[in-house]
Amino acid sequence: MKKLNVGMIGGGFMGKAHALAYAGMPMFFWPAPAIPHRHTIVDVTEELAKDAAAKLGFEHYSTDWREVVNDPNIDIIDIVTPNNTHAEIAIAAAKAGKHVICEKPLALGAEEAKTMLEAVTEAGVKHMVAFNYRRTPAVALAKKYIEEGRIGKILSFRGTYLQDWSADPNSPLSWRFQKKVAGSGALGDIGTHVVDFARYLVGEITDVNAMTKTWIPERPIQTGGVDKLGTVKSTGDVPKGAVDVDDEFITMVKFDNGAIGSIEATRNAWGRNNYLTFEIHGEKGSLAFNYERRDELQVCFSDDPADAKGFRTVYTGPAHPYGEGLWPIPALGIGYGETKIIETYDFFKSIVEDTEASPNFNDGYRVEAIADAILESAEKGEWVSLTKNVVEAK
Ligand code: NAI
Ligand code: SOE
Repeated sequence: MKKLNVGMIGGGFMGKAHALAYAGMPMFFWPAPAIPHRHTIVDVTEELAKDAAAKLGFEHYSTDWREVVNDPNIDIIDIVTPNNTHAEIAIAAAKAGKHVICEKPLALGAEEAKTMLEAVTEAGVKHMVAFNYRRTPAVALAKKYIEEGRIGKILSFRGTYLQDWSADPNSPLSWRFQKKVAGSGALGDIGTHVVDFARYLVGEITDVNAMTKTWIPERPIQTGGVDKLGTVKSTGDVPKGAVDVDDEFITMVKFDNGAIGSIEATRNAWGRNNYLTFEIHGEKGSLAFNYERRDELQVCFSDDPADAKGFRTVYTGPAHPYGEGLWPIPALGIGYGETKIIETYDFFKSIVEDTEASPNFNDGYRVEAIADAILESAEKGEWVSLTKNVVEAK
C-alpha cells in the first residue's frame, strides 16, 4: 500500500491531535487511501523537537522547518504552529511541491490568505484548512439532510462558540492574545469554526454587522511559547502586557441565498467549555447541534405528527456519514480525535484520488475575508458587504 511521508511543523496541542490522527486513520478507514508515515517533526528548540518526536511517534526531528519543507522524502507538510507562521511555511511548502494541510485560521487576514491560495494553486498541490468540526458525524448528517431538502429552504442560522478558559484575568497573555501572532482574538481562534459551519451548511455570507469587546485589556505576560489555554494561571507579581485582540464578538449575517443569521464567540463565558452550537430553521423543519453533546443531532420536521412535534434526538452511528469507519453502535462516543482522523482520511483520499480537498485554502481565504469584514464592521459600527469577487469567486 502507498505510504505518504508527513513533515509536521509544530509539536503542541494540535501536533498531538494530528499525530494521533495519522496513527489512527488506517485503523478506522481500511483499506486506507495511503498509510501516513510520521517522518519528521519540527519545533523551535532541540529539546522540544526531540521530545515531540519521541512522544508523537516521528522517525526524525528538526529545528528548521525550511530543511523539512525542502526534504525530497517528504510528501505532505502539516502546519500546526501559531497563526503568524502559517503563510510563510505554506508558501514555501507549495513551492517545494508538497501537499499542505494547515490549521485554522488559515492566516492573519484575507490578504495573507490570498497569497497562500495563489501559491498552492500555482504549484498544483492539494491543500486543506483544518476546520475539523464539520467532520463531526452529526454535523455532516445535518449537511446531508439539508442537501436532501429535509428542512426545505433555509430561513435562518444561529451559531455560537463559547468557552471560559480566558475568563480569569490571571489566564496569561499567551500568543492567542497578541494580534501580531494570532491576527484576532475569539474571532479568528474559535469564531472561524462557526463561520465555517455557516458556509458549509447554509451558503456564502455576503454582509455582516458586528460588535467586538475586549473584556480584559491586560494580562500577566507568559514566559515560553506553548499556549496552556488557561490551565496554568499566573501567580504573584507578574508584569502585565496589553491584549490587542477581541475577547468576544457578535455579528448579524446575511447569506447570498436570502437566509439571515447570527454568529458569536467568546472565551470568557464561565461555565461554557466547548459550546460550539448551531440551530438552523428551514421552511420544513429545524436542526440543532451542540458539540458538547456531539453524538446527537436534534431534528424537528414540519410533517412530524402533531402529537409528537418538537425536537427529537438522532444518535449518530453506522447509518450516518463516516459511520462505515467509526464505531459499530450509535452513541458509543465520537471524540475530538475522531474528527481529526476523518479529516486525515479525507485529505489523504483527495491526494490519492487527485480530487479537490474540502475545506481548502479557498475556503480558508473566504473565512478570513468574512473575519476581516466583521472587524471592519465593529470598528465602523455599520453593515459591511463582502466584496463581490469574494462572494462570487469559484
Ligand atoms: P501550541 O501553542 O500548543 O503549540 C504550537 C507549537 O508550535 C509549539 O510547540 C511551538 O513551540 C511550535 N512552534 C512555534 N513556532 C514554530 C516554528 N517557527 N517552527 C516550528 N515550531 C514552532 O498551539 P496549538 O494550540 O497547537 O495551535 C497551533 C495552531 O492550531 C493554531 O493555528 C491554532 O489556531 C490551531 N488550533 C486548531 C484547533 C482546531 O480545533 N482545529 C485546536 C487548537 C489549535
Ligand atoms: C482555544 O480556544 C482552542 O484550542 C481553539 O484554538 C481551537 O480552534 C478550538 O477547537 C478549541 O479551543
